Amino acid sequence: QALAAAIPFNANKPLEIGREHAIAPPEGQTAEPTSPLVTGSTLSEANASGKAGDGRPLPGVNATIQSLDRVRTDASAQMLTTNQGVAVGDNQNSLKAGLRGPTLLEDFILREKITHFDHERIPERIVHARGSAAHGYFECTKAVPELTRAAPFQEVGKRTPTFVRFSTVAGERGSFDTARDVRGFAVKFYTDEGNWDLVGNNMPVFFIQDAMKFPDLVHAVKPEPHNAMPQAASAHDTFWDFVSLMPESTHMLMWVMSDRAIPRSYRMMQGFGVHSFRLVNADGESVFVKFHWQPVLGTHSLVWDEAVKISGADPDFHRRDLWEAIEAGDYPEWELNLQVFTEEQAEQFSFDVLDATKLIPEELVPLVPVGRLVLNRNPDNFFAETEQVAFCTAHVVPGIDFSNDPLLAGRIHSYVDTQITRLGGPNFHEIPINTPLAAVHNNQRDGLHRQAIHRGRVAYEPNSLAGGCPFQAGTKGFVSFPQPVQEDKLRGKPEKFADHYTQARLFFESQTDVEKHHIAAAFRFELSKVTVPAIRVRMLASLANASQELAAAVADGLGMELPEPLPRAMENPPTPEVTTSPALSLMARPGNAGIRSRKIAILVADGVEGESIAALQAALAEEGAVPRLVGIRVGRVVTASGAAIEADASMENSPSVLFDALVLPDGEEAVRLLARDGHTVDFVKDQYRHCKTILAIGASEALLAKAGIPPPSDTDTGLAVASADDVSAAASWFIEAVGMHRHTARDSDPPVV
Ligand code: HDD
Repeated sequence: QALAAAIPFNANKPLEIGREHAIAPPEGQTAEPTSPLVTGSTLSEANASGKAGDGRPLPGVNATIQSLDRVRTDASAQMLTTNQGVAVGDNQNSLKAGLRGPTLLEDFILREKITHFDHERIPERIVHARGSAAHGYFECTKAVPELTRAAPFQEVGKRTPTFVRFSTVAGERGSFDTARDVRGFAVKFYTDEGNWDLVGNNMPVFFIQDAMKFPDLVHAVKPEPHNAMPQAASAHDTFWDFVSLMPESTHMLMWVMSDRAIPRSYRMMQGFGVHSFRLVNADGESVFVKFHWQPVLGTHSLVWDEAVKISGADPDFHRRDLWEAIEAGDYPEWELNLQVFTEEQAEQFSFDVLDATKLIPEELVPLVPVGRLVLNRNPDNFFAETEQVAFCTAHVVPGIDFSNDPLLAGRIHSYVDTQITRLGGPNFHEIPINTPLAAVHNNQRDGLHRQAIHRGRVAYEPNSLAGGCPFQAGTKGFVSFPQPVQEDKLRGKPEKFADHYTQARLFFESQTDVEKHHIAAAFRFELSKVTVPAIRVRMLASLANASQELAAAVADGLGMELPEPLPRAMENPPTPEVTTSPALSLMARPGNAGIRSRKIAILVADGVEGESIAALQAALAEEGAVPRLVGIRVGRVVTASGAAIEADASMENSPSVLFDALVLPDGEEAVRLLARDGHTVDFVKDQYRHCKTILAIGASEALLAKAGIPPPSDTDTGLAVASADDVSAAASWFIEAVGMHRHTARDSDPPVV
């Protein structure tokens, strides 16, 4: 108490070292909290960790975000200072000996500012450098204590704070969002029993089977080392050279050449843990599991021509989409599903569950929904949160364990290791976004950037001087599943790993015709960028083993003969359980969110019929869509009746590819002005070519003709001309048509318009 009286009271401090250890403020000193965390309703007496709350924050309350309040700063109404807190009088001029004299070495203010600036950058992630993230929570909707003792799954309604980062893989930090690529889907669960990171992708399989090959894969796909080209693209020699020599990548190539590799939005893609993991219950019993995230908005993708054009129009397309949806309160949501299976089941499968190039068809093991992930807050600072977050597959909690997947084994090492370089030392877990809500107590000490001030003289165990603390948790702590192992040490692969083509074929055969065409077109495009003919031949020879139909289509597209299939590692693979799995088609999960958050362009120009536009805007907004008036230029537009409306975008700054659907307005004069602007034709053509919904009202029918668009027909479900008198019927048609997302009857290769 005497000691406490001597130290000024810091209301934030008790939270860092656990509530029960809090030093009461000495008499006369205020105990008013400076951080909302202190008063936060998440802190209950039953609080397991001293920071975490009882796991059930009130709706809208997120314990992670509150704990981060401790380090949030806000400069409103504050003086500018140095890093030492010294107020700075002049932030414009360096200190000089005379106005025209030399700048002085003693100018510590200048030097501090420049020095800090010189060191602002940290190494970007070696893969997944380009990413965007958000805070949210995971809510348990089906408790499964019989399967796992992992904290997030113990009780229906329990919420676990999460931070989620989506990413592309190959591109650098400043690359564009809509590259053809795998997307990362990494989820950090701040559970009551420590952090659990589920570091997945939007595809359920991977290119390689063993971590030994990961550096080779990444070196092959990254920009070529001599000239650092191409950026964020697999369409180059070294990638196809490598994969054509690695037949195990064929299944993943199918996914990457499908439209899954160009999602419409991070909010509209699935996520997968990829590997088989283990769930372990309180009795130590274990089953295998695969994790699946299903987006509530359904799975939707771009088309290639659109993705290419978006790269120029808005390189931040996915980042902006995620940010804007959350700012608008349209919180992205996914359902977490488990595919649970036993060791005995696994032994019967025609494939090996330890092989990350294989998936488990849903027909074999159904999905069980157990919870929902909601992202409801954007980060305050990109660097502090999105850039510094460190996901590691090694971060598991009691109840979750690894399988023997050799790819996973390498990952368990790689992620922690890479953070040591990227984040500058072994204390990256103390960076606020990475700190668990569960208390951290151990005898690890020191190292670069250490934040914790460990008290006492004991940093070893066993000890008597600290009463044996921190003590081992025994079975309350993490206990590895005691899987028996007794075999020779050797390098090699289990036999079923050698079946490289059966599931590649399964994937291709499960696609709709449009999807199959897009896959063939993607292979054609990528291989057309390959400059060494032998690589194309080898790739086609490999592909022929998966699908003659596909290989022939690609060969035709490249003006080549179809070569003989490559010799296979396994001549007679086991008969697969299923030869098609409809769930593998992107079309299998359209979602039921209607047109929520879909962006609709309504073209406007002076003389536009304002009433029909206003009626449509209202009807669309009612459905949760985002209608925008797009003009010849931004700013004021005068309607036919003389009213003023504002165009908030122009065809120049927001081209067609940034919108999901198009309304062409009525009004003779407006149509005349729009027809005169070449952007209009591009706008309409691209909407048509990308199979989007187009509604032309009244006089604007002429714009369709000008763009060379065939008149509406029964086969085209996404094109209509409406009379100006019946806008409400037109609005209903439009809303339904936009809800179909794309009108693929129009899809043609090459495009007819
Ligand atoms: Fe990885 C980052 C996903 C295989 C090594 N990986 C990284 C990220 C995701 C994945 C989503 C970005 C995390 C973030 O947002 O910060 N990686 C996967 C998946 C894989 C996979 C789903 C296969 C199933 N990765 C894989 C292997 C290795 C790595 C086999 C190494 C042996 N991955 C890394 C890494 C990265 C990484 C080098 C780069 C930056 C980072 O970890 O933090 O350690």
